[in-house]
Amino acid sequence: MKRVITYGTFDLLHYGHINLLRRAKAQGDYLIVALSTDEFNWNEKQKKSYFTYEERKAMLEAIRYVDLVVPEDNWEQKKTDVGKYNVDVFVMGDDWKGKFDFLKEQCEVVYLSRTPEISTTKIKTELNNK
Ligand code: C2G
Repeated sequence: MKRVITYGTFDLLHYGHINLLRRAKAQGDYLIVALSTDEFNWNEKQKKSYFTYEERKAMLEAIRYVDLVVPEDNWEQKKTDVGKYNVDVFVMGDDWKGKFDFLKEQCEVVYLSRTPEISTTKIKTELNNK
């Protein structure tokens, strides 16, 4: 079984995220999503997610491509996660291209194209301007 992992906040969940998750799953047979906790988002990304970790986790678990959701609560856990979850492929959107190449010693590293026309910022801006 080929095991894939990807990381993110996934808030407000939209079809750009789904496009990523679908293609990430297609890299193997089992997809793990390491979901940024509320504390990690605030302390490390200065992002306050609209939905809580538990709400975002429940939504991701409802997606057919996702097999397991685990917490992401620090930047350094990727190296240990690859071993802990027996990961074969690490996947991220290409806005992160090159940033995680250090994982190539442990697993395949794949950067997938983002869905350019959609973003949480765009959704919030357009809703505010309605
Ligand atoms: N994404 C995408 N297309 C979009 C928006 C997002 O393909 N229009 C992808 C991103 O490239 C990322 C994933 O969806 O691979 C999750 O996006 P975010 O929740 O914005 O993730 P981010 O805040 O970048 O957190 O340790 C890594 C971080 O946790 C990544």
